[in-house]
Amino acid sequence: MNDTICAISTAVGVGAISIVRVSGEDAISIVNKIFDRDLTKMDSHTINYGHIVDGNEIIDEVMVSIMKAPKTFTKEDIVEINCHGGISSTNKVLELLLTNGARLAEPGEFTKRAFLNGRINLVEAESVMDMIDAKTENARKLAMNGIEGKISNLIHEIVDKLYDINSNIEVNIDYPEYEDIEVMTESQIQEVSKFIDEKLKKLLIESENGKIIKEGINTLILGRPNVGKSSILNKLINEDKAIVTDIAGTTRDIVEGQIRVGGVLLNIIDTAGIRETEDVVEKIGVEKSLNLIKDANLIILVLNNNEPLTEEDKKLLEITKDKKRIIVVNKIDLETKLDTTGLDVVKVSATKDIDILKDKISDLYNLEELNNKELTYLSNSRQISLVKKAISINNHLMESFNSGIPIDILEIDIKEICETLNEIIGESYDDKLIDRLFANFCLGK
Ligand SMILES: Nc1nc2c(ncn2[C@@H]2O[C@H](COP(=O)(O)OP(=O)(O)OP(=O)(O)O)[C@@H](O)[C@H]2O)c(=O)[nH]1
Ligand SMILES: [Mg+2]
Repeated sequence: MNDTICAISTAVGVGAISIVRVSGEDAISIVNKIFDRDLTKMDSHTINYGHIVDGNEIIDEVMVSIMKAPKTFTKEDIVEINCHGGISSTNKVLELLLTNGARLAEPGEFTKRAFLNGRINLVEAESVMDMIDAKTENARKLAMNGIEGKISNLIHEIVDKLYDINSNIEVNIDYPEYEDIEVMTESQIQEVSKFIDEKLKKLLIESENGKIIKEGINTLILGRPNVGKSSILNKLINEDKAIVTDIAGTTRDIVEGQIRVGGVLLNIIDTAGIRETEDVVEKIGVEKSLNLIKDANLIILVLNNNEPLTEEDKKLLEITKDKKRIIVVNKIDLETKLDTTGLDVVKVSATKDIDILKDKISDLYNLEELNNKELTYLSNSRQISLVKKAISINNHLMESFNSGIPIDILEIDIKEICETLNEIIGESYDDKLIDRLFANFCLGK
């Protein structure tokens, strides 16, 4: 497996420098073939000036970093060539590496090697990807906590406790006459099981917030034509992005914008006003709007203060009643003809100022608190589903314990919880899953 791989690690395009990374047993000897100084004589963890050459031709003036195994990202020899940024020079350097014995890395292969060589665990590897994807300060902090191993530490703590119990159970099986150990083991099981239940459930609840921090809140602005949806979008993002007119049916396709509220990204979608229509284009728009409801995290349902509630408004209130939503009553600068009795609403005028809507979103998600919190969340559905599985086996363990099942039988559940938790950090893994996971990384990482 350990052939030598290479890839361009910086974004492809024009920039001050580009980095071509090489990792593997032959990294130094391969680069040495195309460098005009003798790299084999250079110390580890040094950066060296020189030229990349192709025979007699000088290709680029570069700085070459040498990092010898094992203290490197992949735990293999790594050489990084800092060349002049630019598509042509960087590609030429890559091409020379390939013709001199390196293989083009697959996406995420450097990080995969870091994982397979035991430099980082799976949660840390996934956090590396999260760090690259992080669009907000909070998302960065979250990823950094993952890289630093906060979740892994919790998992190790739980697994250690479970191993302890299992070794006591083994003692009980081998030496049934030591009854005091059995009593001790029973109280240990109760205590650890409770600990697992509390910690993992907390992790799960907080992971919802983690998802918000990482991916943002997908927000859909919905309502009848002409109630002011596009005006609200424009005001929120502070830009005239969607066309606003007094003609009902102005917005036909979806219009998207992004803002940050309390450090969290809001992906906002303005939609075509919902109404029965014979216009073919508008009809498609209306269908699109309705389809978007199920994927939205938050619905902003807009009503018009200047008109009584219509059948269409009622229909929209009904369709969205189980979703997280904010009902906005717009156009409060005009005469009130809308009866909002029984509805929890935010009243605004999109032609003036709608900060109150931003405050409402912030309150709804507790964004203020989220910002000041210590973030130790699970970052993806793979991790979340394994934690759920561990919780459910733990429930089974508690039930079995309470119904007086002998402790040597409980050992089966305990072992299964350990295996499930170990899978999260990749202590046990399946090759196909690992391949799929790293394939989502970018090239050169
Ligand atoms: N007086 C007043 N007029 C508003 C307010 N908000 C929007 N309008 C006006 O209402 C009209 C419709 O606004 P839009 O934002 O285009 O409404 P929409 O809901 O996106 O409409 P469609 O795209 O047709 O579904 C425009 O003439 C806006 O200027 C408000 O708060 N007060
Ligand atoms: Mg519109």
